[in-house]
Amino acid sequence: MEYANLLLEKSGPIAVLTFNRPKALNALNSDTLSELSTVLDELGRDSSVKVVILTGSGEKAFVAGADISQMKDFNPLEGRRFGQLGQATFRKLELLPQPVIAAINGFALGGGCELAMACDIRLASENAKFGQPEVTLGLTAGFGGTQRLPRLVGTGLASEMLFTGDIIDAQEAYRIGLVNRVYTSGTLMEEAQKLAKRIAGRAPAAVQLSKSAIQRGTNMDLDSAQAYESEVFALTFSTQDQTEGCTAFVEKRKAVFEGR
Ligand code: DAK
Repeated sequence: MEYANLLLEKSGPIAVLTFNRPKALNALNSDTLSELSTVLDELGRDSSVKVVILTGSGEKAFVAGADISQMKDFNPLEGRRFGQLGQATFRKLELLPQPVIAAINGFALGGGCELAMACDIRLASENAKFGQPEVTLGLTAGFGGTQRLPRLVGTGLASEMLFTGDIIDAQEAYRIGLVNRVYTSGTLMEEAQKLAKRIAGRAPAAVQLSKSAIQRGTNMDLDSAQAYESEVFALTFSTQDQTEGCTAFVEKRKAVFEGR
């Protein structure tokens, strides 16, 4: 399927989804969010895709936020609808069966930072910039930023970012744990692909169940989360890949996973 604001390229087990409104620094308008929701349904159904990489088109931005030119004239009901569309779509992304790597190649502001935080792993280029500048526009963060940022970096640092709207660079984002790694601009995508390939080479069910345990479990109390982890663990014993993985170890050979 063709999308107006997104590019989807599948190559073997890896899908690269590029936000493609470079003239507006890939800002998220409601059409882009709706397309994202549709493409996530498509990816979730596609068992050939094992890992998804998200990135932004152009040299400057991952995603520079929600589209301010669209938001400026919203009435409260339109604002609520837009916020709910963004929240529901980012939650769908977070719960996509396959792991998602954000390759953050420039500005990740407001909704763009929130988008990156809904991904499982964040890799940044050294020119990437992060922030939740909503308060400078008279807004609050509306796509989960007040919830995901404190969970990732702690309440104190998240409060500072959300109250000041200050922008931080990639090294600071790395220091506070907002991104896993920082690469030069020229190597970011190559490194994201390498990581995606490594993950795609593991037993798919085990990877997807690990993601589910992380995403669902971190929002539960510890006892419920551990109970969920046990069920997820038990489920791996229904897969041929579990038999292959453990047998290969005992036989001192490399496991060959078939995704069954
Ligand atoms: N929206 C729309 N257009 C944008 C944009 C954005 N977020 N960011 C950049 N652009 C556009 C610019 O208007 C410009 O368009 P033209 O003038 O060329 O037509 C083009 O992209 C290039 O931008 P600049 O010329 O400004 O480029 P610079 O390199 O000089 O500056 C910048 C780059 C990223 C520092 C600057 O563009 C900037 O400050 N952009 C805005 C960043 C921002 O504030 N982002 C957060 C947006 S607020 C909620 C739901 C959602 C939200 C909140 C609440 N509820 C329902 C409760 C979400 C809020 C946000 O994400």
